[in-house]
Amino acid sequence: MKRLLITGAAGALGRVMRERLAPMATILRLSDIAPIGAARKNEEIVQCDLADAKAVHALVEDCDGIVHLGGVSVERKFSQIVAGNIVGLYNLYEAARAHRMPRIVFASSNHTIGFYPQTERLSVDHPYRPDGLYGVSKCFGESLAQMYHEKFGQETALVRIGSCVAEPVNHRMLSTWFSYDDFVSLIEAVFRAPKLGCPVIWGASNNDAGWWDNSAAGFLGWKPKDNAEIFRSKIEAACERPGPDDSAARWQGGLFTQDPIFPEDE
Ligand code: NAI
Ligand code: 15L
Repeated sequence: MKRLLITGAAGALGRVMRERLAPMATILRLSDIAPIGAARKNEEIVQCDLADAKAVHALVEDCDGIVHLGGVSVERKFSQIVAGNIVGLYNLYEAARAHRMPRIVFASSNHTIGFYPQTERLSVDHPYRPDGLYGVSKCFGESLAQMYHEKFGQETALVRIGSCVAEPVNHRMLSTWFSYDDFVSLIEAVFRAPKLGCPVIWGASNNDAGWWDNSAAGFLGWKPKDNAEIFRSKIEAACERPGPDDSAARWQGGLFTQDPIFPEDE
């Protein structure tokens, strides 16, 4: 494609995708509220707040695809979550609607279903069980995208990412790990698909200990290749296995289930 927008480009995944998605487009437009650094060849940098509707409209103009990683990525005060993940998402979808509805990859999260026990295997049809305000904001994002699909035909891949990090570092991540390679190949498959719709896709590698059934995403022809199992002995040597009543071992959302509601005045 000609121009691919990556939001959240200054963040952990944004920095990885800046490198890894460059071959997918003639121009990468990189955006974040935080500084991103200087533009390299074939890049455009736009620093803006997703909560600024006018700026987001200008950001989306002339883009042929969007990988939306921007926003609050952990439990925070409600007002911060509202700005980045609620107002920001509405602004993004309104801007997309005004500018030819480029296909969107939305970085949703396993925290939409974090209060399911780790003993349960989930399909994409299981109801939400968010584990905090952050998880609730991702449920909002998925619902917003589904409404824009039904009403206007906007296509979005709702990627419920598990733990997208270089390698799994604790027992829970043996189930939730999503390798960078597998995320990149999923994004490629999403933009290659003749028809996408608005599917929920589990953003997880082919982990032996996985909890999520991705058969509904089979139409994409995408097969994750990595498996967290190869890190098991390293993790077992490095960390103590949490006890069965510990949230890290009990709930799919792990320790996020224990986060408080952060007060606005702190
Ligand atoms: P991150 O926190 O490192 O990056 C998010 C970026 O969004 C930051 O650079 C931040 O400055 C930017 N941002 C925050 N509020 C903003 C606003 N109002 N306007 C513009 N930019 C704003 O998070 P990470 O790990 O890179 O995750 C990227 C996305 O993937 C996030 O949406 C996160 O919720 C989602 N995700 C990530 C997972 C992971 O394992 N890394 C797991 C599940 C979901
Ligand atoms: C998320 O949604 C977070 O953005 C990320 O920082 C990780 O903590 C991940 O989930 C996880 O559950 O491991």
